[in-house]
Amino acid sequence: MTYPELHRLYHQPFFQLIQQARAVHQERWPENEVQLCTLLSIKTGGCSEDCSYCAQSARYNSGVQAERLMEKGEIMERARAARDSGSTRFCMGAAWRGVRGGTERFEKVVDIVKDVSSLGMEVCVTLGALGPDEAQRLKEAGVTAYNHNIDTSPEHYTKIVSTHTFEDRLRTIRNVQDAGMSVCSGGILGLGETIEDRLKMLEILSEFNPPPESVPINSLMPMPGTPLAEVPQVDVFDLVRMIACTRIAIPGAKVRLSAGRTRLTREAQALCFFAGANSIFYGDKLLTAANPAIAADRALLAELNLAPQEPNPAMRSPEQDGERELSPAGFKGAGCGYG
Ligand code: SAM
Ligand code: DTB
Ligand code: SF4
Repeated sequence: MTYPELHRLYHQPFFQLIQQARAVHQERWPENEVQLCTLLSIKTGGCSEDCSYCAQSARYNSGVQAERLMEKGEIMERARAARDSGSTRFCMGAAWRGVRGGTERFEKVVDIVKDVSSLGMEVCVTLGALGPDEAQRLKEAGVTAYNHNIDTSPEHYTKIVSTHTFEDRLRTIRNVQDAGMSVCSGGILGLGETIEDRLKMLEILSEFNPPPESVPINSLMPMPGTPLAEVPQVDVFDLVRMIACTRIAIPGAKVRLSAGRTRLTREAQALCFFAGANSIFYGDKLLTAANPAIAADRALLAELNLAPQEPNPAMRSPEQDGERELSPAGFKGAGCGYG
């Protein structure tokens, strides 16, 4: 969807917008289903990058200690527990700028993925920048989706991160697409950006070809010691509008109500689900930040008559079979002018 289209969509009367999003959701997705995903930080802290929202950057005194890559046995235990608690996706995150084939850490991650992928869940990893060969190796090892967020508009990105560029992010996403993995890419609201920045981000995400399989909408978790520690909380109606626009602009994507749920009321979360969110991170910790307790989430889903999604390791959206053509270019046309 183009920016002018998104602008018109977003600025409609609130109820008109969420009704429209609800209609798209009902047409494309089982309306009472939510995917539960478990996150695990397999390598925490000590990151070389300066992303100003992130507690894992080595540049800020956030109190997060740098740790070593977790052992495979412990990761497998956590993955089995995630599956047993109803998660159908296991997402492993590492605080790295990127990974290179042949390094000890990359080979270890490939080995971990091989084992985790035998458990029947979707396997997602987020390891920073990837080249084409690394993407191919991860795909062969059993990764179903790669998370790499564009986070905000290209213009605002330069104010948030200086150690890599928005174009670097797009290059990795293209490598992931070319290797045949699904792309999980979204952003963070509350980085001091404007509504226009958010819609520019959504314009770019909606023009990926193929469209992203999942779009996480994070609200900033302000982390002490980071430059964005004092930024005010995102307005809940702005969050709901973004979710509704994402549902309409990328109808076949799972829209993941991601970081920030600890600061949302149950009613606000219900509105997000109504407007098209159909996935959450499940478990009392994100990577380093807090997430609602499992018992609270179970109770909320039950109150709202929402059922956890059944396992679907092939990650097909209901209408998807045979519909999406993988373009070798990765993005529509000439990379939608960004890639
Ligand atoms: N290092 C890899 C990368 O940057 O892609 C993977 C891990 S990184 C922590 C994954 C994503 O978490 C970021 O792209 C960002 O969208 C999100 N994130 C990090 N810190 C956050 C925060 N304080 N609040 C909300 N989202 C955050
Ligand atoms: C995503 O978009 N959000 C998740 C997942 N992908 C990797 C991470 C949220 C991190 C929140 C901050 C923290 O836990 O440190
Ligand atoms: Fe490192 Fe990723 Fe955090 Fe940026 S967001 S500092 S790349 S872990």
